[in-house]
Amino acid sequence: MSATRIRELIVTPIAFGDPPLLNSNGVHEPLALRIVLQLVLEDGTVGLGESPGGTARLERLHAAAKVVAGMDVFDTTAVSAAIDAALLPAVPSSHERGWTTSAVEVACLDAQGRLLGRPVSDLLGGKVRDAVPFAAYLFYKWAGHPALDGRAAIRDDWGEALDPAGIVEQARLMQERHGFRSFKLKGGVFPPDEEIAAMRALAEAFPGQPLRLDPNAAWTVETSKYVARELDGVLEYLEDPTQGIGGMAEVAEDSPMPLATNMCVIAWEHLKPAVEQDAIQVLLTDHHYWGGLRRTRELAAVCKAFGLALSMHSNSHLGISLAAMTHVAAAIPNIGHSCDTHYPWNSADDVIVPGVLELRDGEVKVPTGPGLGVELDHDRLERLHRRYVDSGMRSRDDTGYMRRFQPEYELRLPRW
Ligand code: GKR
Ligand code: MG
Repeated sequence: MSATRIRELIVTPIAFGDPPLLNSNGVHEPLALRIVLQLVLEDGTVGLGESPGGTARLERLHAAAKVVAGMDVFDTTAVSAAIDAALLPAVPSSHERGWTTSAVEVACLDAQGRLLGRPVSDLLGGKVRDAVPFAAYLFYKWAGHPALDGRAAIRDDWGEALDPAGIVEQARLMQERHGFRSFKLKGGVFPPDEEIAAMRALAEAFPGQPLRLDPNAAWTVETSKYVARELDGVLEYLEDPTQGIGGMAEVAEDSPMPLATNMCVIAWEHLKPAVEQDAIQVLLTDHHYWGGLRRTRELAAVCKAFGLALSMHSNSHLGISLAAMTHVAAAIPNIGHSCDTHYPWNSADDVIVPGVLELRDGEVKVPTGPGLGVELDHDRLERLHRRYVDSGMRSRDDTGYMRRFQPEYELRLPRW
């Protein structure tokens, strides 16, 4: 028996609290779904991973669990290839398969680090910074989740933000609580002029601090060009104003600021056309779907070769993901912008033992313990799993949830 052989992959779906954050698809539900992985080696070492939730991703991780048992934890290339093969042909999209291989690769790297007594950043070539800067991720939001079907209203301590003053107040709270020095607003919620006004209000309240706006493709090419002109000198970059590589390329033609994406370049095969058409100038990496932490480093090298700047995308997540994001960002020399994170919105429900990951002064110190450097809180995991089971929620549905309160609400992209 080899100590480094994978004995089993334990896959645990969980649900945790999420505030009513608005976006171009609707509004976040009271619960968000994630999946926690525990990769157990023959010698009892356990590596952790975290993936977005939902039935499809859960089924794929269960399929991965079957093929990785018996493989060597240091053989991450073979592990990813085996998972890929197991998902084909049912999952033809390399982007979709990437979510599964990534989560398992992170768990392998965590286990490797624990075996070697070295942090994951060392396994990625060593850190080039001791702390990783993150941006405050601002959202238009309701004061709380309204009462629904006998469920009481759920308030939070962020308050309502539905206009420029509300967004500036939220940014101040974010800065007060976490010391952020750059700000991103999730747009695509209100007519573009209102969002332009919010960005101008932020620029006035936080002079000289980097700002960005991301409407998740809610605008036409024409509207995107108009917003870009209006916000010349205000934004460091404009994220996904419109849909598709072709649309982004048209906007980029006369945009005064760089365009960024986590929507139209999300798989290796998208890089060539995006570069050929000069559609984007900043790529938002996300190890959760680019195939893992090592693949993200490779992606960074490709971006460098083609003169693309790098930043990092986030979805609602917990501490295992934040640790992985921090290690990989620490090991990539050419991450030139603060990374996105939803963590302040969800950290109260984290599954890891508190103390290692803190968002302070707008950054997270790179954990120095073995592996990812974080420990699982097993009681918490059990409670959040119970919540998942009891909730009956099995996929994210921002549009459906919005319709519970505004039945006439329609998902329309582009909307303006
Ligand atoms: O949490 O509503 C949200 C975001 O819109 C998220 O779903 C996006 O994936 O944060 C993301 C983004 O930058 O597009
Ligand atoms: Mg985005």
